[in-house]
Amino acid sequence: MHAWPASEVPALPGKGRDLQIHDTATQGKITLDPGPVARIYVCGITPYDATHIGHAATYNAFDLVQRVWLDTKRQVHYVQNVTDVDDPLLERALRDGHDWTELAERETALFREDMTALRILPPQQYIGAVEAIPGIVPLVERLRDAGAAYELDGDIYFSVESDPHFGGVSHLDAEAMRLLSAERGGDPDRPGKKNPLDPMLWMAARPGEPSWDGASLGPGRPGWHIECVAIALDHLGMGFDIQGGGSDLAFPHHEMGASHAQVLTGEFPMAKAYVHAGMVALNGEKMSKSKGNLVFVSALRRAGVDPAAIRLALLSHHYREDWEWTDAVLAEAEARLARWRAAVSRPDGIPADALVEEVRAALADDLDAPAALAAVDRWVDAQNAADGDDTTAPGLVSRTVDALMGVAL
Ligand code: 5CA
Ligand code: ZN
Repeated sequence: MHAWPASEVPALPGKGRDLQIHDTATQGKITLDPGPVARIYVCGITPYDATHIGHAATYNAFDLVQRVWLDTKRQVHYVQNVTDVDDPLLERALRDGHDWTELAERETALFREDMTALRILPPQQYIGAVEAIPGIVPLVERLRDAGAAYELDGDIYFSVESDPHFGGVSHLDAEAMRLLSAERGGDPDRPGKKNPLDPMLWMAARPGEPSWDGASLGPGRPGWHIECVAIALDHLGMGFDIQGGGSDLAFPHHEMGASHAQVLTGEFPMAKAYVHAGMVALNGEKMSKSKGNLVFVSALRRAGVDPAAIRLALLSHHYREDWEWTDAVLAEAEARLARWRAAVSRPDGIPADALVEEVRAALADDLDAPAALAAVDRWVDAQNAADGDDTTAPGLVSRTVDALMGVAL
């Protein structure tokens, strides 16, 4: 699948700092030392509805990761998936009388447009679950043949007990896992499972639903977690730097994915850091397609909102925070964008070399975007208060804000 065009990332003087990031698995901040090519996998959308502000906030967070790494003069190998066949997608297509493949294509195309408008850098590989199926089948066969998976009425389940590290990503107790599993695509109450938490690896074909050749598994379609694992292992291999997504993916998705990968390869861990963005809410509840309390990026764009203001609104909250989208958040971002643009449109200004280092330090410290915005605000205030004569300063500020935060002034 093709991704979307990359906006240019200006090179900054000097060199950025190594990223320290909060890792859900070790429950603390760690300094990543990725080597010359940093490797990151971020879970992509399930394309049955348009990109909302919650999605955009999560992809903004991982875009900052990419920008911090690029500033350290590393290359970044970024892989993202599209969950282009799944129960909610099929249900929505059926409800609306649409073809599910067309629905997925249309919403994925809109997602690409939104990401481009927000200047979120694309992954190098953008892979649909459907195109990954030929690589998924042998992985499920291997798990079954190794005794880590079992059959139940034609469906194949992964046995969570086959991974001694199971539970080590999300650190939840059994009851919390059971509840979240039921809420997020699992079937803990299905009779006959060895452990209620065991997730499906391969679902035997159901009447009226799409299915694919599963070789010795029989016709069917893959489970959710193995899709991301197959794509990540195929393109990044084990021990990659960051597995990313929203905090709603820590359990079961990233927990199960890590277990699949660890049992398949015998290596540990799948990722050096599991990084989770907070949930954006609207009217007091998590913004979600299933609840329908959504603010779409495309609707804001159609209403004439500058994508740079949307981006600044996302950046005004720390990525780990759960926060609420309101009109005031957007209005504040629009005002900030206007102030910043006015300040850099002057032919000269006060020196900005210290600002570059402040923004670098803020973002390298667990992606502290609010601190980075505050640093730019201080430069803008000083610029407005003084008669600086540094003719390179406004351009350097523009390039810094663009290179490190994707905001075009
Ligand atoms: N396709 C799967 C991942 S393999 C999926 O979760 N798709 S999604 O469309 O539901 O979400 C896409 C990304 O946005 C995920 O990383 C998810 O954690 C994140 N996300 C979803 N809702 C919100 C929200 N309200 N706030 C912040 N991030 C969110
Ligand atoms: Zn995923």
